[in-house]
Parts: sequence; C-alpha cells; structure tokens
Amino acid sequence: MSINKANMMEQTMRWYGPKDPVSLSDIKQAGCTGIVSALHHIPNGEIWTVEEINIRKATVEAAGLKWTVVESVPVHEAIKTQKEGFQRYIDNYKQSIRNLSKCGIHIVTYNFMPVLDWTRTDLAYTVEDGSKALRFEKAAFVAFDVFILKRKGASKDYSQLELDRAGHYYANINQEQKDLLQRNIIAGLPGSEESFTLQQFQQALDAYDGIDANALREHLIHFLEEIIPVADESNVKMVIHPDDPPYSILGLPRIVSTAADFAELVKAVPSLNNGLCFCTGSFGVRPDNDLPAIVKQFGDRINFIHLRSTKRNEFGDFYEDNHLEGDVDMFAVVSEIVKVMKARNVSIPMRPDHGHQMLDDLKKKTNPGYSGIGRLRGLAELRGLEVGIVRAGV
Ligand code: DNO
Repeated sequence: MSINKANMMEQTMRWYGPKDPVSLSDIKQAGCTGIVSALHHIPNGEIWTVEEINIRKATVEAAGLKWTVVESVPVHEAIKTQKEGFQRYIDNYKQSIRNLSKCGIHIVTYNFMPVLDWTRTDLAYTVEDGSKALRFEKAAFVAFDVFILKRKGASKDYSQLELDRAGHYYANINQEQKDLLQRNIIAGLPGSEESFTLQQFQQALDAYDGIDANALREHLIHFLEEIIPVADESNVKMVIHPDDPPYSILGLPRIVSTAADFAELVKAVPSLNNGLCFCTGSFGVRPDNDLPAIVKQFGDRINFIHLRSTKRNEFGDFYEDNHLEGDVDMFAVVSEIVKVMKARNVSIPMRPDHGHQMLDDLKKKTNPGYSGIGRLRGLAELRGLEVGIVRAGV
C-alpha cells in the first residue's frame, strides 16, 4: 500500500562530490530522493559562484536526484574570532546565500564551532557485531590535550580521575597509535573544512585567547544579524548544526550545545529563517538534552534533520550505535517530527547521519561515518520507523 509522502521526511544522503567513493547511483538505490552536498573545493571564506553551484546541481540532477540541502557553507574562523578583515568574509557569505537561492537551493547548514568541527578519537571502533563505528573516548582525548598538544593549563580542565585514566591510556599506546590519535583529532574528519599540523593547531587555538562563551555568542549573533536579513530576502532557511560533542573542548567555548543555547539565538534574531539542523547524535550525547522536547520547542524552525544515536558511559565516552539503539529514543523523536511536519504541512529533509562500516565496505577505503552500506541500513530502519508511526497514526 502506498502512503502519502507529503508530510513525511524527505530522505537524503550526504554526497561529498565527484570524489566520494559512494556514488549518486548508490544513493538513489538506497531510496533517497535528495542530496546534501557542499562545494568542498572552494576555499573557506570565498564566494560560491552561480557557475560552480550550477555545475554541482547539474551533476546531481543528471542522476535523477535533487540537491535539497547545502551542508555546509563553512563560516570562516575570522568571523568567529572577529579578527581584522572579518567583514569581507561576512559579505562573501551573504553573496553565497544569494547565489544558492538563484540556483533554487533554499536550505543551508553551517556550524559555529571554534577551530574544530565534529571530533572523534577512534574512527574504527569494532562493535559487538563486527562492524566499525566512530567513537569519542574521553581518556584518549584528554591524553591528546595534556600529553601530545601539551596545551597550557589543560590539566586544570579535567578531574583527577580523568587525568589518571588519560595517563594510563597514554602509557599503554605506542608511537603509531599516538600519531593516529593526533591525526583523528586534528587532520579533519569528512566535512570539516580545516586540517592542521600540531603547530598550526596551537596557533588556531591561540586566536581564541580572550574569547569566552559570551564573546563567541556575541560574534554569532552579529553574524546572524548580518546574514539572516539576506536569507529572508532570498527565501533561504539557514540551519545551525549543534556542537559535536555538545560541550566545550580544549579550552574553546562552544555555544550551540543545548536548547537554552539555541533559544538565545532565536531571541536575538527571531526570523524563522534563523533555524536549526536538529542533530540527534550531537544533542543526544548530553543526558540533560531532552530530544523530543527540543523538537516540540523549535518545531517551526527545524528545517533539516540528522538522525543518529550514540551510546555513552559513565566516563564521558560515547560511540555511534545503530540508528534505533543507544541512548536516543528514536521512536519518540520521529513521532514528534511527524507531528511537526503535519502541523506545518511540510516535508523536512532528513539524512541518516553516519553509519557503521560493515559488510563489503570493511574492505574499502571509506569516508569515516559515510560509507554506503551502513547508512543504507540506518536509512532503511528509520524509513520503516517513520512509516510505522504514520500508519499507526501515533
Ligand atoms: C558530521 C557532520 C558535521 C556537520 C557540520 C555542519 O558528520 O554532522 O560535519 O556537517 O558540523 O556544519
């Protein structure tokens, strides 16, 4: 029996462009209709021209798919730190929004995390069924901070237990493992537009000297006050991605980790185009984030959804679990999303966020988190969940 898809999530996957080992045809066969993509070859801070956007758009459309969401137009570090010359980058950003709109692309994702985008310590953590997942191990992260980066004052940021566990971890890994840990954290995961050597990394951190959470929030609000009027004129929905993990790391402030954080941004810039990319995997790492309540509270400004579940332990470690397992109550989340779409009479694009490396993909070189088969499994489960919810009239 076919069901009315008008108020159901639009199924999409992220595609990194022509070099992505997962093809557009693979994504279409997974059952997606939409693509999430970005012009990763354009240097961070430069304008995305209509020509370049149209090239990507034509490639996507030739495969019978639609480029529904941009993830991400990256925000230059100078905008976050408000260093000399940052206004030029804001102007460029505005022009990219206008150009995307001209090409018919109306949802743009971005984040405002200082220096690092999403962060993991282990990209090949073998889970019980033999597939590989991404993991954040607190002891490894603290070891990187205290013993490899040797950040000034780092040890003051951790408890004695955390330092002891990190010391133990570090004493038991070899040089190769140390190098790998460093690479995993600072060499840039897929989608992060920055990649550093240790020395460059320290310099990037230093640029935040004197910038605390309040200052960073002011910088973000300034950015929003500048770009949201352009989004309004261009009919573009801007959606901010939450911090991953959702707390301050390496002494850097993070300001989009909770519902209260996002509420501040809404208060400052109320336009509905100041929206949220609702990422269950990022918000879900904190037990104090009530995910269905966030959907309820911000339903009118959630315009892109990342569905993924994490499993945490008492030490602050987490790994990416199967989409319907782990700490996220996916049934409760999708039920709220279904209600929102019905009330708004819209279909919100969703992507299965990450997936385990599994089956044939274990033999391939894949983008961590973005292999084809693991995401296909996640999508299939989420699709079934949503159909069940809709058919049951929950
Ligand atoms: C990781 C992603 C992030 C996200 C950006 C959005 O898999 O969720 O890279 O795309 O933070 O700007």
